[in-house]
Amino acid sequence: MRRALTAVAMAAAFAVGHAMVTDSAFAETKPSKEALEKHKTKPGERYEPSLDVLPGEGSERVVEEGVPALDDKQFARAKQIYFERCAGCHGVLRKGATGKALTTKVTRELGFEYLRDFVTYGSPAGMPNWGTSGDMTTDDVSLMAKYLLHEPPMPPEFGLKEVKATWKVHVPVDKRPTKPQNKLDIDNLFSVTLRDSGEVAIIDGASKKIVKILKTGYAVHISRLSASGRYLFTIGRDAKINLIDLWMKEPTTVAEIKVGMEARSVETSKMKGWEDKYAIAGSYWPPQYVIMDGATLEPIKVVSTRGMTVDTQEFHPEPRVASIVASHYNPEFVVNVKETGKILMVNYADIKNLKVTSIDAERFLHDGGFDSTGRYFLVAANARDTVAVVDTKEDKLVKLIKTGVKPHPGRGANFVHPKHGPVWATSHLGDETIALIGTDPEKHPKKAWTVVQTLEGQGGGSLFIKTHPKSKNLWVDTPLNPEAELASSVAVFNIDDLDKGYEVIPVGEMSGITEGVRRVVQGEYNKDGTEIWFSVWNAKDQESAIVVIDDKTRKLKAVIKDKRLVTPTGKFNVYNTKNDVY
Ligand code: DHE
Repeated sequence: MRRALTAVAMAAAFAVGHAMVTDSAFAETKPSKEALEKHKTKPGERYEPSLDVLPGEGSERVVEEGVPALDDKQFARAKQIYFERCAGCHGVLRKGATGKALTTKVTRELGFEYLRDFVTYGSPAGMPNWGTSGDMTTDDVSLMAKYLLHEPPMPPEFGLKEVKATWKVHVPVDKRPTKPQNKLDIDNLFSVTLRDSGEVAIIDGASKKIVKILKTGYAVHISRLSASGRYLFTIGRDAKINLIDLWMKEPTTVAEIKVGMEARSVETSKMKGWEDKYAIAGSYWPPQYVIMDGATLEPIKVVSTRGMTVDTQEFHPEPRVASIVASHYNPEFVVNVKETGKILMVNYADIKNLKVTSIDAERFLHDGGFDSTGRYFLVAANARDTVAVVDTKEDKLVKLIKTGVKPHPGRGANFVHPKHGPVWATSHLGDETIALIGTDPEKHPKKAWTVVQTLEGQGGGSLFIKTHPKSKNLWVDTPLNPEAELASSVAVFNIDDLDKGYEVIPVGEMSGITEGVRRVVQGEYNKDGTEIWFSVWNAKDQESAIVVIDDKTRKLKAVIKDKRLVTPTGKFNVYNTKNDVY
């Protein structure tokens, strides 16, 4: 027993500093229940990038003597597991990100047995307990321990030549209509990600009917609208962008391109005078962003994000591009670089002589949104429990604010607090709190950029929070909470009486679906702010649905079910998305 506990304790030490040496006589007996409990993965720790497209992209393997031999099949399997489950934290090149570096210098010093037990038990510092949770078999754990003793394979780069080779214009601009050719209420369409089928569903907001299902990249992450609302952009995890023209007889992909191998963000120019002119997409691999023509997707410029971190000012070889938004105050894109912690204000007025203002914020930037005026952008540095605020008019960092454990706002929620004036809210992956941050430096200077109130929600594992300027409701989901009941319901607060606490709305149950975990994810309002739509997200081979709730009564209004609605997750209402209403 003593040795087993040592194994767990060593794993913890490894997670905080790699200070230990290898114990060759490692755990033959099982650690105590209590120790195992401490090592169990928390909801936030499962929510890390999974680079599941990369294993298929021919990366170079270095074969060396003196490390445990792996045949091609074993190596390919280990590589796949590594990119899907480990690279999100430890980096594609194993130089470390939120997790520790796993270069061969480190792993060979620790040795096979140490690595095997670390992967098995995880650590209280955040490493998942892959073995004891049953997520990996004993054979796979051993395979991974061996794989880590090999040099990491290097995935290829993807420069302008490669990007351009994937570019296709299906309908040239001069063959496109000059006014809408359909009777759709375009402003109230919803673009819905069908995650596991590689499609989006375009759904009419009033009739709730599917207008069209379009083939897209793999597991579209987000949809964004051009400033005019005519063009819908989707980005797959495989970095494929579809440019969908909503003015055609029926929504149609008019151009497509692949900007890298793994990506999560796309945006279009919104500054007055530059509407619909440019598009931008950021990738996780290679670490770069690409500026394109807004009507054709022709790639214009590829810019690397590799560089120094804001804190220790060390070189980071693979800083991923997380969220991107378009400034309303300058002809700029706001590009959030995860591992370096820099917010790049990329000015598109003169792309040949590109001006980039680099704002030092905080490492591990992820998702965020504007305040109600559209001037300030608030973005979560989730692994640092911080929200960074930038002023997009002055291009300056305003403040770094500690909120709770792993803030995850989506785009956040703006409303007027009865006591503190305008606030922006975020929920958290790592705890049950909801932080309300004052956003009005003019009329409420003492409250601005501080947490003015912390609410208690249902639990951790929250991803998205939502309200609407016409609503009195603040909705908070908890899809990653380990308790099925919490994962399949949402909490709703009355904005005028926040101290009263929340009401639980059992959205999963309301869907009528009886199988699966029924994760309820990402509320999205219709154009008028009278209904909120939630996805009931089940596994690919199970039934899923979209549940529409009447915002005033909080009662069920409709359930959208269709065989074609495979794993619906994100939903993007045209009007609200193009106007940054949230
Ligand atoms: Fe997301 C937004 C990254 C997992 C659904 N997600 C974002 C953004 C980033 C991101 C960078 C912000 C884009 C922007 O604003 O420009 N997401 C990641 C990951 O790295 C992560 C943790 C793991 C991964 O490998 O992708 C991840 N995300 C998920 C999911 O598992 C979700 C719940 C389901 C899915 O479809 O994959 C999911 N992410 C979403 C949604 C948004 C999003 C719905 C947009 C929310 C909004 O309202 O703006």
